[in-house]
Amino acid sequence: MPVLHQMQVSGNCYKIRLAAHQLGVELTLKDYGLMDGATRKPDFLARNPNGRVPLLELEDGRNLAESGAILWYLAEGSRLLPADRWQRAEVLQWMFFEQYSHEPYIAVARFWLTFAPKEQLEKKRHLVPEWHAKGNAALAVMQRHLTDRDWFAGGGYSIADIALYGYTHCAADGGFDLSAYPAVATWLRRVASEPGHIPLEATW
Ligand SMILES: N[C@@H](CCC(=O)N[C@@H](CS)C(=O)NCC(=O)O)C(=O)O
Repeated sequence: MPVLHQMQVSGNCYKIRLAAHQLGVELTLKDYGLMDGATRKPDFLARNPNGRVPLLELEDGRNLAESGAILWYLAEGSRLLPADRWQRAEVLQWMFFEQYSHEPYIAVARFWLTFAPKEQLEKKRHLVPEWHAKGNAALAVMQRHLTDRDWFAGGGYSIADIALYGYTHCAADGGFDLSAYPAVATWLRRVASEPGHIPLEATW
């Protein structure tokens, strides 16, 4: 069975658990501490030189890092990834948006404001307004897109929705107020109603 090297509270790792659960893919979970630097030790760096989870270890020993790449690998040939060329490109459009314009602000604000030790947060406090401004800009883009659509990519619920759900559904942990984005809030409920949905807290 593939092993997901992960941190339970990480939205990036939750994306993988959620997609795997909805696809009926069984995974063994191997947990790492959020603050103990275990992913920066030589044995982990041999699997992922970037020293981060999620990391999917296949039964044949190959290792795949980056949540988007793992989602793509798991979803290939399934209902979570369209076959149509244009729709696949739309899926990638929103997955790249998530990694460049959304996660670096919304996930980072959540990490520092909710999980990091308070004395370390104080060293980052001056960055909070920028995280909030750029995170809110990403939420406004999502709001505009969802005003007349149910899903991010054409064709229906896909890994683009899972990628964006990972940190949007818990954005309040980073000090974001989703009541300003009603179409995003409706989409969050729509995603949570999909068959096989599991919450971030679920181990499986
Ligand atoms: N772009 C990566 C980001 C991965 C990432 O930032 N992982 C964090 C947990 S969410 C991590 O491993 N942090 C530990 C560290 O950086 O040492 C992805 O989408 O998978």
